[in-house]
Amino acid sequence: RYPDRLNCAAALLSGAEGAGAARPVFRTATGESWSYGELLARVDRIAHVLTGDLGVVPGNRVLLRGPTTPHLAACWLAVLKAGAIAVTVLAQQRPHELRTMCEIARIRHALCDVRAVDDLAKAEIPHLAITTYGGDAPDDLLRRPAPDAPFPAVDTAADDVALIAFTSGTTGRPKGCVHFHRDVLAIADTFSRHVLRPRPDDLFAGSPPLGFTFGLGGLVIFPMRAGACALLLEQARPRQLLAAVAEHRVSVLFTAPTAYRAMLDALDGYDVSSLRRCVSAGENLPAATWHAWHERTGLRLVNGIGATELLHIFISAADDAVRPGTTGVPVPGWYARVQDEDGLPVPDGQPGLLAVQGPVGCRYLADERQRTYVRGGWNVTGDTYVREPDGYFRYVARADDMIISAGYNIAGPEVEDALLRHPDVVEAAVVGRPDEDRGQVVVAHVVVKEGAARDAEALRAYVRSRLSPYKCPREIVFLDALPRTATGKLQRFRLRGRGED
Ligand code: 3SK
Repeated sequence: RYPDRLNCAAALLSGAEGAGAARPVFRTATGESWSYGELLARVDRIAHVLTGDLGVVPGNRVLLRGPTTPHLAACWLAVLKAGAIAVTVLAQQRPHELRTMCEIARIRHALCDVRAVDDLAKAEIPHLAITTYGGDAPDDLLRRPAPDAPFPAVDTAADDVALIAFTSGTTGRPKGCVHFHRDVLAIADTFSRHVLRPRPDDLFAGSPPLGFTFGLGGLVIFPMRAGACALLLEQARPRQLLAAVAEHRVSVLFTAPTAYRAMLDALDGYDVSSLRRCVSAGENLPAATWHAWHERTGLRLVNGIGATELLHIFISAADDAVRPGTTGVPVPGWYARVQDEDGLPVPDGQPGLLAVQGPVGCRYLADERQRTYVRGGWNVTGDTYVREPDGYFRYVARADDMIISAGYNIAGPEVEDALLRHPDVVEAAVVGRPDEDRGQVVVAHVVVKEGAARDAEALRAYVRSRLSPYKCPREIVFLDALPRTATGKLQRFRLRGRGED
């Protein structure tokens, strides 16, 4: 339990007091290093500017946009410390998406990295005052007058709103997920504390941006709650991650299954011996990827399922508790079950809808879809899962991604896992395509290694040797890359109905 009055930014910055002030909190690939004390001073100055010159008052919503930098993290903390609400968006979001989000969240203020301001300005959002930060010259934000004094944190309640995180899912109008000050600490005190178990000497790094709560948790909230340090990378493609791990001796890594697969291909020549925890989330982790990573690095990937609606990861496992091919068990503090469409629990071993309860719940901002997500007090995530008799949760598919072919239920991820075991396959996405005779047929979309043969028959034979024949793809479409959202999630809807390219 948290006290009734709680400002989560002040709590995260409490490590900046006393002897902790000199400890590093953020580093960058270009050699910048910020201590907890320096971060606190920067946050306080920004909070003074926000509440003074910019006229922000508690409860105002402030849009934050920029690459993953210590400056962006400082702006996020300052907004919260000032009692305002942070709405962090992705650098890839285009003007019309930004306009929609500003409309939904009724945003009047924006702090924007000077390098990301063009699209925001182009969006022509009515009444939006944009202040830029970053760049070489003293920036718009820090040039503004502010007292050179500590900023006393606004006395927020634990259940005052701290942030609004947007999810566009894989399609549809974005939904704003409202989260409280206590929620921010709750994700650190459940998943991070009990599963990750970080140490103050850890160095965190990863690819998810701070506009995605996977990255916000993994690169700001978790390291700060543990008094540790994060390496904030503006460029975090797989090879850049490997180079950063090797050069800076990263110990805790956050990224998605696709990136782990890509890193496996590029691993030779990089020293990754500093890694002790590698978290995989954002998408299902195929067992084939888990085993391949383990074989090459000796590390047991920490799989997890999280959601923007629930802020971070709620089912996971680490170390000896990992069971490859499953997501894990509910994180301490969380409850999960598998239920049917009517909300009744289904027996262990049978597929159904994943339903979750815990310290954080889904609260969409003025959106009818709240009724679909929250049913009978359970958050229904839209994933089909099986709970095994030993209590482990095994992912089957997104609920709307089950393929029904000639009366058989086929889970695309199972076929993908079989394809990914083939040494030439880098990525695979399996969908159902409407078919007059069978209802649907299984179609696989595959990316193969550079220079590898695009041999559909050989791949079909490979899958047939591992799975029942009815699961074997009718057709294999070779692509150069799979379509993904800005947060890296596969857009299956774009693959359905697509023939040979
Ligand atoms: O959306 C997700 O997949 C996710 C995963 C981990 C943590 C947070 C999120 C939103």
